[in-house]
Amino acid sequence: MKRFLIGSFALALFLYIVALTSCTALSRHTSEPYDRDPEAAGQIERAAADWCAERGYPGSKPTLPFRFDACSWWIDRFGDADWRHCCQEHDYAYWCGGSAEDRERADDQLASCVASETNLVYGWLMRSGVRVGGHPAVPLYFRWGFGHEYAGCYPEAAASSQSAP
Ligand SMILES: [Ca+2]
Repeated sequence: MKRFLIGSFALALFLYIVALTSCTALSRHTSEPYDRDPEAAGQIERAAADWCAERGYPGSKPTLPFRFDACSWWIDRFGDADWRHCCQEHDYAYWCGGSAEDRERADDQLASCVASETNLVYGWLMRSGVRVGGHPAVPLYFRWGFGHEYAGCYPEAAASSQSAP
């Protein structure tokens, strides 16, 4: 009975957090120093915009501002290992959006980057997490294409459903 109550509470808390963050964008940076330094915040926002522009806006030009939370719902350093910069590059790609292939490439690069800072298993673990939690259908603020209003799918799927009779 006690285990059931604890499990129910954990599930309710998880659903509450999901409901709270679903389909919304972060209103501000939640990672230091961007959360308290407007100049640094402007720099990382410009870096994200440049990253996306250099790739020709694969998911069209983002309409929502870039907000950085480091490795979403995950730790970004442990001991001497620090893989926050991997999540920063990955966040640029996720904010920008694009095709399923673009996302797979971004997730592969995240795994490779994290593995270079930690080990192959940890890189694989993070890749597995973002493959599930970052799908564009997942209504969370860090989903694929979070620089765009929630569509629930990749841009090519949205375009083909709009052109269907
Ligand atoms: Ca993030």
